[in-house]
Amino acid sequence: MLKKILLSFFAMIFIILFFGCVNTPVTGHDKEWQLVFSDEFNDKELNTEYWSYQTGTGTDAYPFIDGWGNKELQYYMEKNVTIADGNLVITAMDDGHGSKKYTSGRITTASKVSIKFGKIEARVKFPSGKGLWAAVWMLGNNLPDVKWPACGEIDICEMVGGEGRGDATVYGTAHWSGENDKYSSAQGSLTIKGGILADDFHLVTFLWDVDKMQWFLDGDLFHEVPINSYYLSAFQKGFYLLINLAVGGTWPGTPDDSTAFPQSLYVDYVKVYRDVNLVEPTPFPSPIPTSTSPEDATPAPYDEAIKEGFHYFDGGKVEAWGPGEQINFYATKQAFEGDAAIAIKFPGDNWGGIYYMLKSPIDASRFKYVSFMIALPASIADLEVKAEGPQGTGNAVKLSLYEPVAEKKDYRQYKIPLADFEMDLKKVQVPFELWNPVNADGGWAGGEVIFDGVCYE
Ligand SMILES: [Ca+2]
Ligand SMILES: [Ca+2]
Repeated sequence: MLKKILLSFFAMIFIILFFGCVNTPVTGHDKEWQLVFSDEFNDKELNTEYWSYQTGTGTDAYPFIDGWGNKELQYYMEKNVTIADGNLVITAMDDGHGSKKYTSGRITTASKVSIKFGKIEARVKFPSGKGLWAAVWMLGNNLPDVKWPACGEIDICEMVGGEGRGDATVYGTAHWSGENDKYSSAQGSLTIKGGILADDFHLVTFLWDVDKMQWFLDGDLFHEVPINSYYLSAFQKGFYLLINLAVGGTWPGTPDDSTAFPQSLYVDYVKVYRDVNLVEPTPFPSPIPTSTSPEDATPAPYDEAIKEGFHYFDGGKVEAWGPGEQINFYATKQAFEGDAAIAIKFPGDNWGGIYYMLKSPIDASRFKYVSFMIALPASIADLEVKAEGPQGTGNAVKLSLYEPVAEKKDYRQYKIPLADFEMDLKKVQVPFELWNPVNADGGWAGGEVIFDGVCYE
C-alpha cells in the first residue's frame, strides 16, 4: 500500500517537472496499459505460433558462432524445453550431446512477436549453482542486417549462479553500438536479502519508454538507462524476446563440483503491455556527416534521380551510409531522363546503402507502387530495395524477386508494390532506399549503381 502511494507521489513529481515540455510523456507504472502479448504457458506444449526453438551450438544460427558468442558449453535441444504445471521449464543437464558436455534450451520470438516500447512482465524462478546463466532478454529485429551490438540487446533479467551474490543477484543490462561504433553497455543489479533466487518466483518488470528504460525486481527499481539520444537509437525500434538457460561461458565461468544438475529456469508467464497514450518519437538527427558528392554537384544531386514533374518528395535529402570506406554518390550524365541521374559507388567490402530522407513524413496512401530505373554493374547480382515509415518501420525486399517492367539502354525499370515494404503508408519518412549489393554468391559486391526516375505511382 505504501509503495502505491509513493508511486503516485513520484508520478506527480514527474508531471510537475515535465509539465509544458512537449512530447515528454509522464513516466512510471501509472499508465493506461493494454495487454498486447501474453503467454501463461498453460498449454501442454510450447506455443510455436509465438516461439521457436534455437537449437545446437550457435554455429547454424547466423550471425551467431559456436558457443553463441559467449563460449557457452551447452548444446541447446528441444527436449530441454517443456511445459509443466503452467510454467515454461528450461532444464540444463550434464548428459552431454555432440561436442558439448551439457544440454539445455533456448527459445525466441524472432520473426513471430516483435516488441517496441511498453511494459514487459515475467514471473520467473531461477536455477542456482556455479556456471548456470539464465536469462529473459531481447535482441533487435535487425540483428541479421546490422549484427550485434548495433542491433541492440536488452537483458530484462539475468542471473549467473554461484555461492554468495551469484545465486541471489539479478542483472539488467543494455548493450548497443555507440559513438564511432564503439561497443557500449550499461548494467544494474539487485541482490535479494535473505535466501537465493531459486527459493521462489520473482516478478521482473521492464519499462520501456520513448526516453528511458527501467528494470525492476519485485517492484523495486534497480536500473535505468536514458535512450533519448541518437547513439541509442537502437532502442527506438522493434525487438524480439529470448528465454534461455546457458551453461558456462565467459561471464558465469565453468560449473564446478558444487554445481548440481539438473537445474531449471521456470517462467510462469510473460506479458507485454502497450502504453495506449505513447507518442512515437521522431528519429534523432544524425550528428555524423554523411558521404556527399565529391564536388557538391550543382544542382544538388537530390533531384537528379527523382522523376521529372514528381514533387511529392520535395524538400528531402539523399544520404549514403555504411561502415568502413566512405560510400560516395554523385550526379552522373548517364541519365535515363533529364540531365543527370544519381550514381553511387559501393566499396564492396561491407553493408551500406543510399536513401532519401524526407523532412517530415508524408501521406502516401494514394500510391500503389514505387517506380524507378536502375543500372547495375555486372559485379552486382542483387540488392535490397526498401522504404520506411517513422522509426525505421518497414521491410527490405530483394530486387531479384521482381521482374523489370521495361528495359532501355543500360536501365531496367521496376515497379514494386508499396505494400511489400510493410510500412504505414500514411507516414512515409524514407520513400526509397537501395542497400547491401551482393554478388552471385551472396557476398558483398561493389561497383557503380545508377538510378533515375524515382517516383510513387
Ligand atoms: Ca503460468
Ligand atoms: Ca534524372
